[in-house]
Parts: sequence; C-alpha cells; structure tokens
Amino acid sequence: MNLFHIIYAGTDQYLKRAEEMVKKAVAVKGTEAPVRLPDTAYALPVIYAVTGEKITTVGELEKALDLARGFIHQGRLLQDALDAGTASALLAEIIEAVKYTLEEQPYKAPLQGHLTDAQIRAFGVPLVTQDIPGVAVLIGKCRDSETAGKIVREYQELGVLTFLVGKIIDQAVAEGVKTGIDLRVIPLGYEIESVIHAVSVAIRASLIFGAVAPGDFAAHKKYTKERIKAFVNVFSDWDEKIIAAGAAAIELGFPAITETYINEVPTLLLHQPDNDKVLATSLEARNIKVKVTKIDVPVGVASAFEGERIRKDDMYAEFGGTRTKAWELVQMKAPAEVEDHKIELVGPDLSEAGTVPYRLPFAMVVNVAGKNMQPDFEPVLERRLHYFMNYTEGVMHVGQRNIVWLRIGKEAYAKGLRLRHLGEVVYAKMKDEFNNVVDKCEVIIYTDAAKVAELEKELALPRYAARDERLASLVDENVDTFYSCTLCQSFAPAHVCIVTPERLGLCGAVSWLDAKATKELDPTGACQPVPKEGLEDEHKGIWSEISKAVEKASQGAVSRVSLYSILEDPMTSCGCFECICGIVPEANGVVIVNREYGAITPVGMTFGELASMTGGGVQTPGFMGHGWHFIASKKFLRAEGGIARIVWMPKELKDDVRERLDAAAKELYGIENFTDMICDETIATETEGLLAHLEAKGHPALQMDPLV
Ligand code: SF4
Ligand code: NI
Ligand code: CU1
Repeated sequence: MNLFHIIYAGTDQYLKRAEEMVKKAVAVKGTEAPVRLPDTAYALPVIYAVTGEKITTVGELEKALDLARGFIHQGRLLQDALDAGTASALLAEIIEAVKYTLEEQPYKAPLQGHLTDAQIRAFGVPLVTQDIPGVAVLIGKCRDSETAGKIVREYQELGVLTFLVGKIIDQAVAEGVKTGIDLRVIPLGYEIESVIHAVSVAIRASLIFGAVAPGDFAAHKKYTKERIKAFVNVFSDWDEKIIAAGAAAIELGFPAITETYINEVPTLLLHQPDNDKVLATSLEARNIKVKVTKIDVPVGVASAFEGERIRKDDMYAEFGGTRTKAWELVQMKAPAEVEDHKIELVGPDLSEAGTVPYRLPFAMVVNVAGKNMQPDFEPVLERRLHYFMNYTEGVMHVGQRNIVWLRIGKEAYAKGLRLRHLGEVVYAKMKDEFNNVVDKCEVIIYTDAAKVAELEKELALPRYAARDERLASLVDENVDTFYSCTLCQSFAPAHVCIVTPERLGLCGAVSWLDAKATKELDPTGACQPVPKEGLEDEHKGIWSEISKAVEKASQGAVSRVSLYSILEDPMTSCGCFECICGIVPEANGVVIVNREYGAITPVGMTFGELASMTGGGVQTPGFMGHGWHFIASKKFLRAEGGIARIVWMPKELKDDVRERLDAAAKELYGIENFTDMICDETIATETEGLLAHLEAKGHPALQMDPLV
C-alpha cells in the first residue's frame, strides 16, 4: 500500500469539503463577515502559526485555501507526504472555523470542540509539574466499548490529557468514563476534522509559552516535537482522512500508533494490534515516564479526578460546609511522638449512617516528623491536603483550615470507601511528594462531635493564629533571600519567576514558603535561593544580585529585573499567569483581568488578547502577568504609585480581593473602601464609562503623575 497516495487522497477530501464550506460561508454570511474561533487571540491559530497569516474574515478564507493548496503543490513536487499532512491541518481548521462562523455553538455537551486560550493557559502548571505527563489523541472506534473504557480510564488515571475523536467518545461514555476538561478526558467531536482542536492546543502552547513567531513553522515544529509530549492512537479501521491527519501529527513530532497495519515508519508511525499494549507502546514512543504510587484504597487516586464534582443527589456523606464543623491541620512533631503509618479514626465511620446524606463533624490531624522538616513547611504540606483528597475518586474537597467542606459520593461508598482510606491516601501522598522532608507521618481523623470541637479550640485555632502572625511578618523587607523558580522553562524556555514573600509566582501556585520547601525537597531543582544583595533601587525593587540570577537562569535573555514595576524592566511571564495587568493610558491606571473572565475590558481586549501581549519569558513594559494574591500587596506596582493605579477589575475579582485591598489602601493612602472606586463590567467596559465612574468616585489615579 502506498502511504503517499493514501495521504494525498485524504488531503484531497479535506480540500473538497473546505472549498464547499467556504462557499457556504460566503453565501450565508458574505465576505465581510468575521470568521473567528471563540476566545483566542490567534485568529485561526494553526494557520497563523504555520503561515503567519491572521485570517479574520470570511473573504480571507479564500486566501487560507490558497495557502493550503500551496502545501499540497509543494508536497507533490518534492514527493513529501508530510506537506500534505500540513495542508490537511490547515483545511481542517478552515472547516471547523466555518462551523463556528455559521453556528454559535456547533458542539454540544459532552463534545468540546474548540478550546479557549484561557483553558490552554490553565494547563500550564499541571504540565510543568508533570501532573499531566503527556497528551493522548485517541481516534476512531475501538473493537468494543469495554476496551475503549479501559484504555481511556487508564490514561485518565495516569493524568494524561486525553482527547477523543469519533465513536470512541460514545464507547467511553457508555462505560461510565467521566469526561470534561477538568477531568482531563476531552471528547472533541465525531468528525475527524475536530482533531484540529487538539493540534490547536499544541500550536498555541508554542505561541503562548514558547513565544515562537507566527509564520516560523520550523520553529513551531521544533517546539511541539521537543516540548509537547503528545501522540496519536488510531483504533480499528482507518480511512484516508484519518491517515492524512496522522501525517499532520507526525509533522509536529507526534508519533501515531495504529491498531490496523498501514505501514511502519520507525519512531513515527507504529503498529500495535494488541489493545492491552497500546498505552505502553505510546508512552514509550514519546519517552513519557509516569510515577505511580499504589495506594490500598477501593477507588482511583489520580490528579485527573481533581476536577470531579459531587452533586447533592450523588452524595452519600457530607462534612463541613455550613452544616457541621470541619477542619484540618498538619503539624510538625518530634520523631519520637509520631508513629509512622498510623491511621486512626475517633468517632463513627461512614457505615454507621442512619440516613443518607450522612452529616458529621470532621477533623483531620496529620502529624509529621523528619530531620529536614521546618515549622514553615506546615502550611505548605497542609495546603496539599486539598489536592490529595480531591485526587480520590468520589471525594470532593473544598476550602482549607477550619472552612473545609467535604463530600463523599454514593458510588465511592458502594465501592467500599471508608474514612480510614482518606488517611491512607494522605499518608501515601505525603510520603511520596515530601519524601525529603517527611520521614514519619500519622493521620488521625475525628468524627466525634465533642472531640472535633474541643481540639479545634485547643489545637487548631492557636496553630492557625501563630501561622498568621508569622505570615504577617513575612514581608520582603524582613528576609534576606528571595527564590528563583524555573519550573516553567520546560514550556517557556527563557522565563524565570522571582518569588518573594509578598510577590508569589505568577501561576499562583508557588509562594515564598513553597519555594523554600521546594528547595529543601530538591536541592538542585527548580527553586533556588537568590541573595537580596547589591541594592540599586529599593522602591522599584532592583537588586543587582537578583538581576544576575535572572540573567543566568534565563540564559542571558533578560539581564535586569525590577520586582515592583510594570514599566521599567518588569518581570517576564511564561503564560500560565492567574491574572494579567495592562495599562490604560486614558485613565492613568491599569486594568487587571483574571483568567476566568471571558468578556471585553476597557482597553478593548479580552483576557486572552491582553495575555497574548506578553509571555514566553519576554519583558513587555506595560503588561504583567501575576498571581491573584499579589493584587493587594503594598509592592504591587509600587514604582508607579502602587495599588491606587488599579482602575478596573472584573466584579468577581474585586469581591475576592476586596477585604485585603481595602485594608492596604487604607494603610497606604488613608482611603476607605478603595475597591468601590474601582470600575467593573457591571458599571462600564469602555473608556468613557470608566472615566465617568472614576471621576464620580474621586479615584486617586486621576490625580497621580502621568503613567506614560
Ligand atoms: Fe512557573 Fe513561575 Fe509558577 Fe514557577 S512560580 S511554576 S516559573 S509560573
Ligand atoms: Ni475527587
Ligand atoms: Cu508558567
């Protein structure tokens, strides 16, 4: 069988359909109508990355067709099948874009179709921490549903981000596989063209995190091949279009593994007829190593279950929320006081429920000991409890400290889950993730109402208070060491975060204490101490030793950093920031937008568009990615006048930061209720309305020195 001919036959089919779709779009919408995939700043991202052309109107789709024809032509001349693969990708994107142009939402749940920039950015942290060790694209129809369910579930339990295309979607759903972006199993669509939405994720990673220039296709291919550990599995029968799509994947460096024999190309196109081995073959082809800790519990434990929700009707038991007391605490103890792997329950277990849902008070006390353990690490370990319990299938955990809210599903109870198992999970994960710090660990769970209340008063509350005191004293002035974090360099090769007590990493996941603990866990790892020496400008946050550390860690890409400025040598961004801040010259201030907010802002851009102005470890004065927690800091934009420059934020973000922001504004400027002076989308999303609000409220930014 001639692979070249198969691929070209597939490409011709894409071309024919794309031509028809464009014709239809012109007839229905006219050439001037906008053509746009939702919530991306990169137009039709694959076409943009490959050719540098931003296709924005229906009329321009003709040009896009020509670009694809160019690849077909070139491939025929050069006898290069991969060019046909690239053409197929461009054509599939045209077809999908027309679907979104003709119809507001062409994909209905559980189908996902196109992913937004914000959704891709949110994958940043789990990708760098290897929580997501790889990306699988499963195409076609398995020989039976049982096999499909088993394979998809196996990927899910390893945390692999799994995209489904074709009949395998129904098969997986029929087997009870839980799907959705939060659960890392994403059904894209039934038609093969929908596979482009997975390609688009990889390509946008290259644009967003890699800061690779649009049009530099060679550099994009290098990026996807080296940094995105993706691969394709084709099940059962294939057709020409599937193989052409496979060629596109191979061109990006993603191997394709097929169940039916087509042909074999070493390391790129592999044949694996045994369904039981497809996972191992795939991981090996991409050199993906997964760490599995076997935990003796009757349900799955995997990071992919973190996003699982337990609805009221599916709930077997509930702790905390508003109905009962629930709290958790990790405390350091002397080695002699901790009995390793002791799991104890004080009070009734789930099986003693009279009625369902069973509501009980809850407390979890985790005692740890180790020679490298420090009291400063207690909150770092404690915050992980949320994740460990959430990773447990059928368990939902919200909150922390004494505002914990826990739900356990009926299905999990039926499978045999009991409270002791939560202790097992926490024990195993603590020992695994903090192996260098935790030598011994014991877990005691209380459901006895009197005990829960008594220990909260005597043990937990004083401990929280002592920690709060320590945290309040943790300001940049009071430490002599900051930390660099280079975790995101696996995706954004030149990016370095400098983490200080008041400025946490832009991902929001790495505080100064986290960085300190990470250094202890992995002395030569991603977080390294940087001495706060060589003061150049205290107000703007410039130290020569810190600039030097950034220069070294960024391999010379950035040589000077000012920690408290957005205009002068600002800190770089990788792309996974929680919030983006950008200046509005008209209002003499800045807007801040969180990733969850999808609509337009007064600078005329959405989160995604603002976010696309910076990233990939490049310094972009006027734009700054940052963590949510940094907003109310006295160091936020201090060089430009501080938090008084904030003129607009989405309502939800305002409400989240209000308490701390108001307190900071009162202390810095003597202003009461500062957050109310800040505009939001319920008041205005254009500059006139914004200015009117600022004037009516007497917002301080209007009186400040010109920002630019
Ligand atoms: Fe990435 Fe910075 Fe977060 Fe480290 S602190 S994980 S480099 S965003
Ligand atoms: Ni869960
Ligand atoms: Cu990042």
